[in-house]
Amino acid sequence: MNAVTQDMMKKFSVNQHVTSFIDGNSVSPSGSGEDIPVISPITEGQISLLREASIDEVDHAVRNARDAFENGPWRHMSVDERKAIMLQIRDVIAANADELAYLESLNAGLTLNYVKGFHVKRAGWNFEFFAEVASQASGEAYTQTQPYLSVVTREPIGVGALIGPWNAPLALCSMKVASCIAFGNTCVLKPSEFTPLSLRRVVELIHETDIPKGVVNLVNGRGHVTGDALVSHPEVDVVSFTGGTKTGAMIAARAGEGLKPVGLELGGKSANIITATADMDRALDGAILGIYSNNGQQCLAGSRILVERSIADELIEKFVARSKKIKVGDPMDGATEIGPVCYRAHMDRVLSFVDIAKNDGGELLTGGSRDSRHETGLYLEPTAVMAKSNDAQVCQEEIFGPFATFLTYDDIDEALAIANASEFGLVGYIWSDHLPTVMKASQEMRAGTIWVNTPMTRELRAPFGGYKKSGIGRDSAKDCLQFFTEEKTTTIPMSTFPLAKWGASD
Ligand code: TXE
Repeated sequence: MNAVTQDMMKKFSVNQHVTSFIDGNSVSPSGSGEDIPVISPITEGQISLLREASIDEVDHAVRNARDAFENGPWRHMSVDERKAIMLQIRDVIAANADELAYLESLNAGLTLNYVKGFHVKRAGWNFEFFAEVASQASGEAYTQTQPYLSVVTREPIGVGALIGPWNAPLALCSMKVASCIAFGNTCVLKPSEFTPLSLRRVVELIHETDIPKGVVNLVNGRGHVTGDALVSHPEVDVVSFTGGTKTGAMIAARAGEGLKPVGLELGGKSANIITATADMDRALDGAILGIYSNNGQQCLAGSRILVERSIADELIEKFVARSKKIKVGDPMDGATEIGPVCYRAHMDRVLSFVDIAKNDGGELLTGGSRDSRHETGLYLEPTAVMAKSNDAQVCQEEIFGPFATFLTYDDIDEALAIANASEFGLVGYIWSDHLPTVMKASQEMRAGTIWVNTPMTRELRAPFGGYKKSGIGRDSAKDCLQFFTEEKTTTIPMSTFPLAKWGASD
């Protein structure tokens, strides 16, 4: 552990027990419930204990959220009053950016600079953005069926169950909370049991603002205990989930039992197509960022890199050389480019794909092991393999680590066929200076977002979400508004026309 980390540890304390936060109060760890160690991937040392919320505790949280929704002031406030509180949340996040970045880096292994410069900012921005969306939302009016005026208004849907993953807890879960409460809903958030620290602090900070109690509640615990109790609770109206595809399918089935709408943002195995007309240097930078950013743990990674055969040797050689020089290390060190992966079982799974690749006829190009320069911590060498074909498991399964898979192709039709031969469809990347090729790729890639000559860029106003097994639904200003509200049509006659008088004559 470097000096920066040690300084940070002295500056910011970590709660010994991470508990739930319900109705504006921290739940005491004195009750019953399982204790689960919270481990830092930097050292693999225990940094806290998570007190798992039991079914009863989840029930308590949901009932408080329900009570705050039905009887509290939140949904009745003017949009401007709610907006003012959302902006207070933005400010309190900004004021505590160092601490939040530290907790996220310590717990999730993400590099401190990246978390502070991107994830924490995004967390604050989410509250501002959705406050603005709510404040600008409008309804509809129809007058075509005379003499009626039919107006369509939107109302909050109720209590949201928000379940988040461990790869970017702050950035992703803040979006769920912000988009849920902006429209007048209340919520219960369940972060991943692997990374509870930053979000527990965010929820505490939210309660330093004027937000009414019970609007934002948090439960901590494992998926099959706390998460399942939350999704299946009868007082939950809507479920928003980001995580693995298998878990997403289970959650959708559970939510389906209660006919609850569900939004799922799941995995990907996205194609990154690099053509011979591309600016090679930019494509190389983009391919490296596309797979290794966020320690390689991101749903939108360009993890299948498809290179046109005529440039493949040169591009792959450069990619490998750069991969060998990437700085893997303590995420709190400002020079680090890739930190540790999040937890041990995940690291083992990522590494298992090296043999899987070889058994499928693939060739290991670089990496493939734990980074031996670190005595402790879950550090992996940036890894790349050349696959024999797109049928190889490393081309079909989401590995979710610093692990790139290369394939070559001869023409754009072949590249697009390979790109689409996947059960996922989250994003697609195309690097080309030839407009017809770009347009063809944009039209034919079966994915929710296409990035042209750029690595990942999220435009919050535009829909983000997946085709096929990458999910159900989209996140955006408009989509979140639709997801977290109910539509209501009210029809009013504009003149008092005569009604038939049934039963009025003798
Ligand atoms: O996540 P899980 P895992 C992918 C990635 C990764 C794989 C598995 O490929 O290797 O998923 O990761 C909660 N009811 N992504 O198993 O299980 C759980 O507690 C309710 C892609 O660690 O999906 C946590 O809060 N909740 C991804 C959340 O689901 C349940 C991000 C995510 O955990 C539950 C993460 C249940 N039955 C992993 N079971 C992305 N889209 O970015 C689990 N949970």
